[in-house]
Amino acid sequence: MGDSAQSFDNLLIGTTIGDVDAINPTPTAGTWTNTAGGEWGTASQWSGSTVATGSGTFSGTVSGGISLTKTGSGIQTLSGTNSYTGDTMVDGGILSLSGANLADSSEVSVASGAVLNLTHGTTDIVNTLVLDGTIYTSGVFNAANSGGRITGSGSIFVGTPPADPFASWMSTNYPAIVSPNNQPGADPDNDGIPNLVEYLLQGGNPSASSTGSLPTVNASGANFIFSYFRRAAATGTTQTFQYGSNLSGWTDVAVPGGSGVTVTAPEIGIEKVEIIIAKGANTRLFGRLQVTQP
Ligand SMILES: [Ca+2]
Ligand SMILES: [Ca+2]
Repeated sequence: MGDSAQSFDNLLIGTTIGDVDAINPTPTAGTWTNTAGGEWGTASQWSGSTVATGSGTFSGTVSGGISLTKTGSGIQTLSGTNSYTGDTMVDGGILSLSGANLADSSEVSVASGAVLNLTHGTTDIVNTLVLDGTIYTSGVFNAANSGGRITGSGSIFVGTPPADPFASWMSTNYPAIVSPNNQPGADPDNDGIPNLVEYLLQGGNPSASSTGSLPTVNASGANFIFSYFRRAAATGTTQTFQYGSNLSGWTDVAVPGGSGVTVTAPEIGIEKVEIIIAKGANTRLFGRLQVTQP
């Protein structure tokens, strides 16, 4: 094990049983390569990982045409931008993913007692989700509706999203709004909220005033705390929160990932975004949400 010539088709983390499939023991030298030519990283990237319990942090990239199975009672964090195209099985302990990189065509299963912890604060698309043995082929799942199998700030979208999820949402829910009023930047209800923002925000409706869904600010403490609720199913957007002490200069904060940004999953299919900005010398601050399509 652990030599650079070894080939694999399934990465097993946290097992003491495995043969050619297992990180058993933790690689000590060279680069581990899977059968698809992708890499599992180097010994240093698995540093701190413990085989028997499947715990530690892997900072490299798991790639190639392989599946990944997490066993053992520990917490295994994968902090890199993984690109493996196979399935993901969490059979024991906690598998914590820092990025939304599960393959769209893959199956993800989380066994009874095991946990998939998503810390990326966004929505990851997969083909099939199995929780406690129950198979789901559609829906959005997060900490609020997974019976404890999913924790953290991220969500899983199960199924095949349309090529343009915004356009599909518009045409399905608001067929009476036609071009050019159905475009992302249009505002047919004149509530000051472009359609693409209406699509993202929980409660957004491009045919009726939706100002109650806009970000709010709490300035009662030492910080300005901006918050808004968004639909986890509203995939395919890039969000930037902008703030400034006047209406001419703006500081950009990426959502998720930016400084002071937290995302939680308080309700089924809904994510709460908070942006915390220290008051400093400011007695007031303007904030606005920018939403674009990548
Ligand atoms: Ca509008
Ligand atoms: Ca509206």
